[in-house]
Amino acid sequence: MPGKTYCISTPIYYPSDKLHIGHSYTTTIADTIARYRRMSGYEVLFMTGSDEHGQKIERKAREKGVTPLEYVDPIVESFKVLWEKLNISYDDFIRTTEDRHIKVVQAIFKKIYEKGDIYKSEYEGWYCTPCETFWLERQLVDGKCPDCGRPVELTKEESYFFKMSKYADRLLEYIEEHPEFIRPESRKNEMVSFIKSGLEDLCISRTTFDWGIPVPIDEGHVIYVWFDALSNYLTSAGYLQDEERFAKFWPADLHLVGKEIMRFHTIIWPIMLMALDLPLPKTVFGHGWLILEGDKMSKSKGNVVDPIELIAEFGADAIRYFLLREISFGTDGNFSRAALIKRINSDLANDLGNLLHRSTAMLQKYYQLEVPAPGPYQELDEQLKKLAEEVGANYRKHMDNLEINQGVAEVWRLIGAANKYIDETAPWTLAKEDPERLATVMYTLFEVLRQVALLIGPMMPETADVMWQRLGLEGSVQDQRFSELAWGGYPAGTRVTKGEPLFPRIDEETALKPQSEEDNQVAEKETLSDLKSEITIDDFAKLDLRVAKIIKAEPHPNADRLLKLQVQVGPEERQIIAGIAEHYRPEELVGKEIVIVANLKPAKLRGEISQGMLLAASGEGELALITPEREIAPGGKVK
Ligand code: ME8
Repeated sequence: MPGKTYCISTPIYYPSDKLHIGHSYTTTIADTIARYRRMSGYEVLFMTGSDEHGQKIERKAREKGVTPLEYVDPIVESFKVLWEKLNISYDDFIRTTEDRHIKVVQAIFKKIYEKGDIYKSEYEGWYCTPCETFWLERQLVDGKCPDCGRPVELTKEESYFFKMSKYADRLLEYIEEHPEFIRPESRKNEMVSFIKSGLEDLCISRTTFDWGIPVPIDEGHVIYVWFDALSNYLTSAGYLQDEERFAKFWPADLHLVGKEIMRFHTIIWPIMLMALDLPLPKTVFGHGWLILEGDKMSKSKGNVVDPIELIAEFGADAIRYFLLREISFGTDGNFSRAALIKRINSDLANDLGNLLHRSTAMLQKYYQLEVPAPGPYQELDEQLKKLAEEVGANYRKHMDNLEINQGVAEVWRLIGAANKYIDETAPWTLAKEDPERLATVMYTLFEVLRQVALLIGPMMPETADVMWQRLGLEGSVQDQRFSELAWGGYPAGTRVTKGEPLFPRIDEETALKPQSEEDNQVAEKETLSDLKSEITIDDFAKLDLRVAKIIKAEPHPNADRLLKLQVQVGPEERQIIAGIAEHYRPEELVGKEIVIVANLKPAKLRGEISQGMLLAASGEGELALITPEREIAPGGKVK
């Protein structure tokens, strides 16, 4: 019996610019699904690549004074670097400029032409170059592209046309009969009404520029970039070149795309396949957009977040986790650093990191890091075991059904329950009172950790492997199968290794400071221009800073800007003259704890002795006294 196979694709992205976090979103989800299928025993073909032809790229190259290929080569390289950093496990990266693809596209054109579904005529209409899309006058919104709102250009040229209209009814029927074909449901309705509003034949060749695959039967025409791009899925699956691979992997199981290109994937693409007498992909899933400050993140709007910088700052797995968990799969979702840091601190550092850390620390203390064999299970152990089984089943159901963020949430339900289990079983008490029960509790915890490592394998492959190795288990999580989730798979007697926290907590204040280069430069200038000359720690040690409590405050008899304070410093009472009258009224000071330089040589200020100096912070006309964050007995040292 042939093994189970799964064929999944991302869009092939335009190398008109570097990729941003929106592209990483699609590709991370596709990678998670691909890894999940591999761990479920499928042979997977995971395809991604670059869409290199078309007017947009040609213009960009011309602006830069290079050939289109010279323009795209380094950008395509940067795609691959990004995917490596993000641990994307694609099986095929297809460039539409490769020979294998050019051959397939020309063969497809010829086949459909010979069938009579392509004819030559004249095109007159509008073209949106950023979207590489043809529009009819009536489809424009305020004279602009209905998809992206940008200006369109009037185009009039001889073109080849694809008889899409001929297939409209067949496509509607297919969509009706295959509820899994267009997902989510809401997008299906949108596509159906689009088809019902009337399908025009599609212009599939251009003559006013060169950067494309030549029409095989008519030099001087290049094939329309979307006709070329959509065919990538067939090339990558081996169509006309590798029969065995094609038979194994076609039809694709899932084309994962952003919602804005659903029309191409659920109307043009299936009609191309129908014209070729090829089976249609099982599912096209149109996910929502990553939104930044209320607007779709996109290269042309310039509001993009660079994934390479984020990975360098937080690590690939943290970014992957955030993308998978935070955004409800299918709908739009906000991207923000604050939300990312919150997820890292609460879900990764606190919940997951702590579970491993606490469990390992206890295992070291009570069992020198060797996992004991369990004794008889009691109610709490049975409950956790039952929950793990339930989570495993729900997780698989959600992942099979493309409910990705719900699948991830299930794993965190188990992590949360395991942390609670530690609190409820209190192993530190069992260590003193019931060593046999302690063994069961520790085994149960480590079995849960093993299961968690398996379950996060598709989402956070690096972290899963670190956990796997620390748990003393062999190989890589990617080589495991979910069938190993069966409870009790952790071999008692295994030695665990202690390590650094999986995800160190991120200091929100520092991490949320403005990041732009301009801000950094300003900050740098200010600091540098004000900085006094360097001192050593010995210089600092000469200062004796102490906590003092203000017991009396009154205006200075001879100076409006000064206040006369009586302060308690340990057993002593001292008088301090401070220049704070413009910022504090005497009555609001009494009872406050402050910090003073206690070994400053006494001095007379406008006739009044001052035995020390208080510390205050100032900036932008404001002044604030430095006070201990918690009450400290007066006289306490400040270091
Ligand atoms: O459309 N949020 O390429 P492209 C979520 N070459 N996903 C986003 C996103 C955002 N803000 N921005 C981009 C093309 N994406 C064609 C595809 S396929 C045969 C040809 C993702 O570089 C999302 O998957 O404009 C979207 O569909 C894709 O990038 C568009 O990439």
